[in-house]
Amino acid sequence: MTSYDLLLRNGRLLHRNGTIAPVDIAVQGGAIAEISPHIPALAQQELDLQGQLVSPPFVESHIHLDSALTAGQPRWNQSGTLFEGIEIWRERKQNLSLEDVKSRALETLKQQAMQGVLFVRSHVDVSEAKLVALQALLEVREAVKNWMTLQIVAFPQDGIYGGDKNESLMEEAIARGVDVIGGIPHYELTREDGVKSVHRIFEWAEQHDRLIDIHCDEIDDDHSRFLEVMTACALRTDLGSRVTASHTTAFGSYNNAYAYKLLGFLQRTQINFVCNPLINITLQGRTDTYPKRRGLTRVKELWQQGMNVSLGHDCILDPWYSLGTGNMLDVAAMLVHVGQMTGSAEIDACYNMVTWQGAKTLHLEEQYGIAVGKPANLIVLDASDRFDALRRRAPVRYVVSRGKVLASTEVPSPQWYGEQP
Ligand code: 17E
Ligand code: FE2
Repeated sequence: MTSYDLLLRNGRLLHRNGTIAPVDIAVQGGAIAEISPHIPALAQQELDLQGQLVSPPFVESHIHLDSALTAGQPRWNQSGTLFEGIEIWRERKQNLSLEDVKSRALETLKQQAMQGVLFVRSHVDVSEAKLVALQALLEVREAVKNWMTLQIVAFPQDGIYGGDKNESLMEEAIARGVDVIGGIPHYELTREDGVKSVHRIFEWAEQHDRLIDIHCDEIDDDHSRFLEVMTACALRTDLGSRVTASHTTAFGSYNNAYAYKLLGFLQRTQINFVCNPLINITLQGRTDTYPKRRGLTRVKELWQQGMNVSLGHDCILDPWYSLGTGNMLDVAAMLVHVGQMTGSAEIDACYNMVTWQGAKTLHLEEQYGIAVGKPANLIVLDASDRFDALRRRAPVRYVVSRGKVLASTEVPSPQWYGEQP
C-alpha cells in the first residue's frame, strides 16, 4: 500500500467559488500528492480533521515589518495621524540595528504564521542612509524561506525627492534585490514631484523587471490624484497586473463624477488594489469635525467592477497603529463593517480578499492553491464555511507549510455552569 509523508483525513475543502467538498489530502515530498473523498493509504503522520474547513493560507498583502512592535518608541502618536506617525518613525529609525529589526520582524512573522498567514508582502523604509532595515529584511526573507514566502517592497517613506539621497537609496535597494518597487507620491513635496516619482517607479520596474506597489493617495485630500497617474502609466506600459495601488483612501473622498470616470479608466488596466481597513479607519478623518468620513477606498465599487482587491494589516503595534495581532480575519471583518460589505456574497468576497485575491496581488500564480502537484500549503479552520470563519474569527486549527505541520492551535471549549436556558 502507498505510504505518504502526511495524510489529512475528513477535511472539507473550500473552493474559491465557495463550494465545499469532503476530502482526504495526501502530502509527499512537500507537495500535494492526492486529493479524493477517501484515500486508502498509510502515512507517517495522519491527522483527523473531523470535518473542519481546509482553505489555502491567508495572504498578508501589505505590512511594514521594519516598524512592527515599536509602538510607544520613543513616544505615542497623540494626534493619531499618518504624519505624526512618520515623525515618530523618523526618530525611531535613527537607532535601528540589524538585530533589533530582525528580531521584531521574525517575531511578527511567527505570530502571523501561527494564524495561518504563509505569504507576506512587507514594505521596508529605504529613506534611511544606512539601509539597516532593508539589510535586516533581506536576511529575514532568506531565514524564513522554508516556511514563509516574504516579498520585500522598497518603500521611500520620506519621498523619493524629499531628500537629496533618497533617489539613490532606492536604486541601491533595487540593486540589493527587493521584489517590489514602492513609492509615496502624496507625500512628495509638490504635486509635480509626486507625478515624477510615479513615472520613475514605472521606469525602474521595467528596467529591472520588478513588481510595483505604491502607497498612493493615503490622505483625505480629494485633490490627491496620483491614482490617475498610475492608471495612465499602467495603460501605457502594459504592466497593469504587476502593479498595486495601496491605500488610495482619497478615492473615498473624490466627487462621484470624477470617481466614475476614473473607475472606467481603471477597468482598462489590471491594477490590483490593497485596502488596509484597520489602519485607515483610524488614521483618516482626523481633521474632520462632524460628519466624520470613513477613510477607505471604494472597495465595494472596485469589487463590483471586477477589479482585484486584497487586504493588509499594514501595522502591528507601531507608530501608526498601537493594536493589531496579524489575524487576517480581523482585517476582513473590519472591511465588512467600514466598507458596508454586509451582503452574504460581499462577506464571502471579503474572505477571498485575504486568500485568493491576495495571491493575485502578490503574483504568486501557480504556487498558490490546493491542488495535486502544488506545494502543500494549507490551513485548517474550525469553521463550517467562509461566513462562519469570518464571523467568529475562527481559530486556525492547523497550519501546513511546505508539507509539514508548522503550527497548531487548540480550539477553546467554554463550559457553561449556569441554569439551562
Ligand atoms: N507609512 C505610511 O506612509 N503609511 C502607512 N499607513 C504606514 C506607514 C503604516
Ligand atoms: Fe502602508
